[in-house]
Amino acid sequence: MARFTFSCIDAHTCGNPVRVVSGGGPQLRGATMSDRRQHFLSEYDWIRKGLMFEPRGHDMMSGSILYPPTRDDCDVAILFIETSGCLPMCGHGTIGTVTVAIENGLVRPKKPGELRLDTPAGLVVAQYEQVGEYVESVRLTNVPGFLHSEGLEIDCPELGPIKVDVAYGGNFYCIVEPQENYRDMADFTAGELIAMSRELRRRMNERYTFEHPDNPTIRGLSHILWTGKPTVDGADARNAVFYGDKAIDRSPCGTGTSARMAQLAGKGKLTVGDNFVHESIIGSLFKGRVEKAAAVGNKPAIVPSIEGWARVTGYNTIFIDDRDPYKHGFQV
Ligand code: PYC
Repeated sequence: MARFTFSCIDAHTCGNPVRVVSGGGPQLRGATMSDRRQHFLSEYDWIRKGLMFEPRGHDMMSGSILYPPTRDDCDVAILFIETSGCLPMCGHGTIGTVTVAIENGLVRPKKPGELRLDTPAGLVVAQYEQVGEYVESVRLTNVPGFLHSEGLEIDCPELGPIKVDVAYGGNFYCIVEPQENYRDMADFTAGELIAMSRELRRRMNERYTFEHPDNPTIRGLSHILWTGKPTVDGADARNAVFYGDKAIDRSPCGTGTSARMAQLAGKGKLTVGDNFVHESIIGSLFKGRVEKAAAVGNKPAIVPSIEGWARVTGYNTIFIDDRDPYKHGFQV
């Protein structure tokens, strides 16, 4: 019999879960975090499934494993694990991971108040505000985001023909804005958004191709971002991000907010220095900002930053036991 033990620290970022694996993660090979992500996916994906899916996790579960960095300019490397797979980048996951790592002394930053993160999508810099032993908030400066394509036509279940934009913010997002056949995310339940999203994503990936110009391992549309009018003071817009097979992000979604800012900047609706406050399906907020202009391949891009907060919910020692028929989780 083999029983694998994982030391985890559980937290949530603005409502969405983050399970940080602080012990028990596998050793990974590869010159970059992108290579190491591929190694994890090929040999150790059972760990992700066991820790993220029921009965140890749930539909929204998301987390990370910390590693020594592969680049000299970083303090630590992060592998993101989630019900949807191993994302190249995860914004709520980063805010939660930084909070957990600092509050629990898992990482010693070279510069107080800043952690430089080696992620599969590239360098992400997190600035955190600490009061005593607690991290109050984290602002992450993300990888460059860009508007990939505008006005793509697709037949959406329940809605009929719609036009969508696709933008990159660390993952590729299909962004659904108000138009003849769609008004606002408020017109749908979370269950209805999930059912439409799953099929919309399948149809989009069948019809169109999405690939990062600098990293061919980042390909395919993984997330659907439904837009809406804000309902909370101070918010500029509301959103519901679909990921995995059955999840709607409870946070305002860091890579989704980055993609949305890249989309708006690409259409001349946001510019360098502009703020963009994004509201989640439960009313929590991320404060986004367009930090600077950039380029990705031959596309104009922006460097977005996102500020949010996370709170630790507990310590969790999790076993994956060979004898357990559900050792690698299940989905219903
Ligand atoms: O915050 O980037 C994010 C994220 C991706 C999927 C769920 N949350």
